Amino acid sequence: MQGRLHRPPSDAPAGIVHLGLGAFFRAHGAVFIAEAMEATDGDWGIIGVSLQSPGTRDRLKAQGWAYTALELGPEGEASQVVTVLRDVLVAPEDPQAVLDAMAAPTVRIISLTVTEKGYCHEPSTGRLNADHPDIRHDISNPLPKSAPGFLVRALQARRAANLPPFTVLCCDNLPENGRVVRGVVMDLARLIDPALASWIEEKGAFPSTMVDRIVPATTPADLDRLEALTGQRDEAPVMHEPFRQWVVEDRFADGRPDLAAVGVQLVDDVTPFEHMKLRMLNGTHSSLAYLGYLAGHETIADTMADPVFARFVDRLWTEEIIPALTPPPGEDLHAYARALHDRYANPAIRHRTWQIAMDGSQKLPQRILGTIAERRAAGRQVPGLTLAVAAWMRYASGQDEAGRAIEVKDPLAPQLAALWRDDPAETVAGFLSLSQVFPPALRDDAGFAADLTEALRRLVRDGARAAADV
Ligand code: CS2
Repeated sequence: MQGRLHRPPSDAPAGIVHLGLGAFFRAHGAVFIAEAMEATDGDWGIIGVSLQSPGTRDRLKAQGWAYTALELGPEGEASQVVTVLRDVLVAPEDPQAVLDAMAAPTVRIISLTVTEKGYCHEPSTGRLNADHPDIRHDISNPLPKSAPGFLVRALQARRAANLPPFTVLCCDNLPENGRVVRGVVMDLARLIDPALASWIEEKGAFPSTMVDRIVPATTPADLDRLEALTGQRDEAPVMHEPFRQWVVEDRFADGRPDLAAVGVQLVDDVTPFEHMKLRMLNGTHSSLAYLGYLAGHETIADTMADPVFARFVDRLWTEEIIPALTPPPGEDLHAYARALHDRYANPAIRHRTWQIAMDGSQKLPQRILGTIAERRAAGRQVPGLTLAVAAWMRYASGQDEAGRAIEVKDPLAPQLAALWRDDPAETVAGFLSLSQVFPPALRDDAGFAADLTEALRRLVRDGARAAADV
């Protein structure tokens, strides 16, 4: 053994500040950017920002900010050391240091993976939730807590220093994610300083992106296996599947790394790609996560190894989701579905159903409810996706099929648990009253309420596996 992984850190200035330094960005965007810098020598290095806890910073610091990205293929593993990080800041410890980094003249891009709830918006409308406690704080305090607060205050500092705005590059699984982040930034800027809002409106750039790579949470066993493989201890590696895709609208305010050189698709309009990915991948991921969890499956691969669920997900694609989609240029949706089937079945990826089940209230609208609303408006039935919504409700109640408690992670968790009733029709009526989750088209659709009630009744009576086996 050669001890701990370490690389001498670079003190060159960074071109990118990334908010939300979780495993996903370190296994996806950071790897693309590192490769782009190698391919064409651009100097873009990244300062990572943790918006919550210091753990990742502490582990990476001891390694000179270097970490291993381990690719988990069905046939074996391949590792690479990523050295694109130049520093890591922890926002609650020193918010001013984060603002200073974002307002530095060399910084031209702020990228974000702060999860759906990090935008402090209403998932059903995409608008800023001005009553969110962090937003209320950020309106009256110059040192922010929320991601929109950091963006607005840093843009304010740049404007005061006569610097151009940075490009805001949202890398979260939201539909038209650039438009969503632009909307919350504009809403908050108007509340803080209308002249700043006009300046952002005129000069800011918020390209939308579609990001894709399956990145299960790293486990203690992964650390030991990696050490055995490489001979070095890395306390902060990331695990990922071989597949990766990044589609980006080519509208940057002030330059970008040579992403095209490393296979990033630069397009005019990302919307059809986002719809394909959010509905075909994330929509079925969530469906399998709730149903699989209730049926006692620990991971997506375990759920796919059960022929009932493998058939169920194939039917979701061909009968319910694909018919509501317009294929993006160059994509064959049936081939995309077959590839997803194989990616989910990859036994090397231990992606826990519990992990994907998190934050359902923030995820369902763009992943599942949009497809349901469109199909129903066209007079079509969507029994599989309706069952998935029922499974979410059952899961969010906080008890599994055997009556065991579920640790539900969701900003609305207490509210959701309180909606559960013995009578499925009452439970459905309670959930459908959640205007921040369900769009008006579904809240006012009596036929949907009836179908959802029937699905929930079946789920409770027969269990998730039998309910999915039609
Ligand atoms: C998953 C995503 O955790 C989840 O909700 O559906 O993280 C998914 O693995 C990625 O979007 C894949 O690109």
